[in-house]
Amino acid sequence: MDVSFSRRGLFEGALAVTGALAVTASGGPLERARAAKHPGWVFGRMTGAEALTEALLAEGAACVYGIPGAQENELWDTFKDKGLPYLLVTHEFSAAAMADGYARSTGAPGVLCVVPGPGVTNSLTGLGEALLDSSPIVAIVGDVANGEKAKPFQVHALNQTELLRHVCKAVFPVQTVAQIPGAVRQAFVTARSGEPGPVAVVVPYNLFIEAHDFRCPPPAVPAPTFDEAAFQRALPFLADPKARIGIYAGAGCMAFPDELTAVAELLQAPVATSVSGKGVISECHPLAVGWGFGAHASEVAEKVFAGEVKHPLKSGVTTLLAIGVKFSEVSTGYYGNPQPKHVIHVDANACNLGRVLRTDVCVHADAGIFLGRLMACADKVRRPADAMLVARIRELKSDAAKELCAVPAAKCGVDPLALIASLRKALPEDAMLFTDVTVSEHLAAEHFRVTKPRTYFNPVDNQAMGWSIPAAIGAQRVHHGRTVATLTGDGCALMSALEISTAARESLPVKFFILDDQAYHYMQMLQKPAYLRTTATILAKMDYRALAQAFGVAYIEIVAHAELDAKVRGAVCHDGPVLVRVATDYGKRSIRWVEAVRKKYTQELSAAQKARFLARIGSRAIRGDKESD
Ligand SMILES: Cc1ncc(C[n+]2csc(CCOP(=O)(O)OP(=O)(O)O)c2C)c(N)n1
Ligand SMILES: [Mg+2]
Repeated sequence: MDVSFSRRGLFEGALAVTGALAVTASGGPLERARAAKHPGWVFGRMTGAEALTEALLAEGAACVYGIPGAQENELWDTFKDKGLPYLLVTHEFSAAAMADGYARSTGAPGVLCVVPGPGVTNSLTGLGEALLDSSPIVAIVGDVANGEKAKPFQVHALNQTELLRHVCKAVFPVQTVAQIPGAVRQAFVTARSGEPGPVAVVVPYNLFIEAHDFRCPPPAVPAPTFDEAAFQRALPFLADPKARIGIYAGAGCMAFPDELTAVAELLQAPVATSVSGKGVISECHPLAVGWGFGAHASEVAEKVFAGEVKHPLKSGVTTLLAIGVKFSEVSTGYYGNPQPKHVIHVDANACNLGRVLRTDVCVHADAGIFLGRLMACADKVRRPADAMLVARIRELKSDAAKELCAVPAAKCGVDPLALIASLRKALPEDAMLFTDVTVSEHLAAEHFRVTKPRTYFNPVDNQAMGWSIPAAIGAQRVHHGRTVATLTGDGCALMSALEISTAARESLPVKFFILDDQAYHYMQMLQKPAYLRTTATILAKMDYRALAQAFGVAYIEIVAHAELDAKVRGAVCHDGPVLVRVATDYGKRSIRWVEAVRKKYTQELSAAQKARFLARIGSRAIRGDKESD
């Protein structure tokens, strides 16, 4: 993580809070009258808990995820009093993942509220996921008492602010009751602006019951970033008629699917996406080529971007236009996206620009503004329809679709790709699928076709196992009537499955698909070729039916291909929460991401390192010493 990123956020946030306070301190009858006319203000005499709740309501928070504690009971009671919806969770990791699921599915910051000490430390993994995946979250932390109320050795007296600083874009430690609403509102602005991310507000609990005359206006929203000079430098690359342009789009484009599609059509450019960017263009669009553009991801994208000597199209992409995207390790298959001749990189966070690929022009800009400006220059960059390109993409997509149908013989269960194909058939196009850190996440990113923004979600860059179950519940809580499903491994499920009790308690009809192979297959795929054996990868044989019964959710078991489609459909159509155990046989199913990463990683080993690996494998092969786990 780039530390300068969070420090800058912290600094800007602190300034903005001070600004809000300046207004708070100078209120008079005139301002009171003005505030009455502006319902967006937090205004009047009330307690810190009330002001905090008013600030959350003013920012449009639709749900607070979390667990109350002695420090926050006053606050939770006020949530109820003021009609702010909340959801009690079983663990604060879930609270952060749920706020993340809310954020990714709505585009607005998700809110969690946790106790200091263990509540904070439990939430760190989920906040870290949101930070690395650019997801806006506001974490409200009730801290131990401060000022006159501070005593030595208070319960939960960890340094919350320091802990949070490492997984947040900014942290606002509040010192006085007057600062509360300004800090909360600024947290929303900071979480949303530039590259989104999590922001924490830390409030000593004694301030919740202090009363104050609040006069807190809506915060100023910074103008979106746009580097016009860099845009002008980028234009000639895009206007060059000899250039073959390819677009690589990420989550930064999620709010602008129509603009991105229009720009792709204008430039006649194939569009590949990062994993988090799936959905920024319909993958059914004639120019969409799927995830990535290297050997690790969509084969369609790889061929179209690299060019094919044997095809009349021949030339691949010469000029890459990367928009609202980082070239992060997982999404690029260990930095396996090839280097095009020219690269233009556009992103709202200057710290992300030009860090991985050699880049001709870095444009510090919000994706939406950049796309709009490009459309305004349409006459300079427009290209004639490229029928040959479109035909080739169609052909390659049809080849890929055939692979989806070619199910290898599974000995004792279901092939994971067959499950992914079946899910695609059964889930409505606007359903939301939350995938987890199973090795199947790479199969899903490659093959699960997405046609709408904010319908496909993965914990990409922190790879926090167990994320999908709570994230899906968090999204379902605010998307009534939408189908929400998880695709999770059994190892991931073991980390957060108790959260299914929350879905049961609240009748949130999430469909929990669990790939049960009683193993960390992901680790086995990485370990076996390198060590000729596996270590610490075998999981418990679980009675999932009994687990579902204990939660009080419906149960479906899929153990053979013959029943796959019907049972997946049955689960999707069930009107309540349902746990679906899919007995999974990975067999010899190869995964492009794993193969490509292994190859790239091996290539980068030194000669001595390679020799040591090979010698160890050789001696184990000769000894027949292959004991696993
Ligand atoms: C919290 C956490 N711990 C450990 C890991 C390392 N890890 C990544 S995938 C994985 C195994 C996943 O197993 P499972 O959920 O059963 O999926 P499978 O590959 O078997 O389908 C592990 C241990 C991680 N990413 N996150
Ligand atoms: Mg497994």
